[in-house]
Amino acid sequence: MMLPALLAACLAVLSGPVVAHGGLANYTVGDTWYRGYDPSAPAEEQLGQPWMVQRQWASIDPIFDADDKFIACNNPGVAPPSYIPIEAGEDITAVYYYWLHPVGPMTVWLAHCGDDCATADVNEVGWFKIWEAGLLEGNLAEGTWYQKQFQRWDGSPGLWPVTIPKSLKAGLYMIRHEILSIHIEDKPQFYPECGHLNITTGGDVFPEEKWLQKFPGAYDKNDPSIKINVYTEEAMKTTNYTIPGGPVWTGA
Ligand SMILES: *[C@@H]1O[C@H](CO)[C@@H](O)[C@H](O)[C@H]1NC(C)=O
Ligand SMILES: *[C@@H]1O[C@H](CO)[C@@H](O)[C@H](O)[C@H]1NC(C)=O
Ligand SMILES: *[C@@H]1O[C@H](CO)[C@@H](O)[C@H](O)[C@H]1NC(C)=O
Ligand SMILES: [Cu+2]
Repeated sequence: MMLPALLAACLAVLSGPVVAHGGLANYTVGDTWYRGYDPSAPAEEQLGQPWMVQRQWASIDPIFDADDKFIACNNPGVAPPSYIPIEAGEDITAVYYYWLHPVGPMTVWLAHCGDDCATADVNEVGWFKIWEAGLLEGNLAEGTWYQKQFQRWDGSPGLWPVTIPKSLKAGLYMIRHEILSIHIEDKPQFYPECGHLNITTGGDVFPEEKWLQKFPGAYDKNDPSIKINVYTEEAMKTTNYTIPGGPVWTGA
């Protein structure tokens, strides 16, 4: 009875052929464009290529379980040989082919790799959140989520710019973009992808231990923001949403 249009959209997405779901295709920094991994293209044409800066990822399908170890980087697949060079304080923009889901938070995380991101374990590194956006206005079911604004039905790419905290110390880092879609009752969909950054010029700050989290580990699958039904009477009256994974480290 409620929200037939939205519901139809969800079903269309679920039963759609190749155009369901999605993922992070490419990155840009300033005018420079960096090609990401394409799970629908042959792996042997991409893995180990000198231009590759993104970790291999499994598929555009979601991960449903917050405790799945693939939640770190959508398959801890083959690491890329190269890094995106970027200065602290600069923006990195994630480019998606399209995005079809409207409900749930979007977050960006960094983890320091040590001497080499290729040998760092995506499930063991300490992730800290640098950016988040959730419900911008209105109620959980019908309100405006950042993800709803990111949604594209016209086939144009989705652009998601985020600033690297200016005070962060230079070094090799993984960057993790995650979209969490919660348009289906008690069935969260996590869409993470990871790339490698060489933060070439930075400040002298690094987050304290309390900010660092593991994936899996950062989320509790029973968190009311994760195990949620946004289409109840109650949710239609709720205008706040707590983004899971703790607060954002701003570098201040
Ligand atoms: C990402 O890069 C690939 C490879 O060059 C390109 O074919 C594709 O159109 C790009 N996609 C977006 C959304 O930028
Ligand atoms: C990272 O960037 C610095 C500064 O340009 C460079 O000296 C270093 O070789 C780069 N490291 C890697 C692994 O690309
Ligand atoms: C909204 O805020 C209330 C009171 O702080 C909290 O109990 C509830 O979990 C929040 N709802 C969501 C969906 O985050
Ligand atoms: Cu989907």
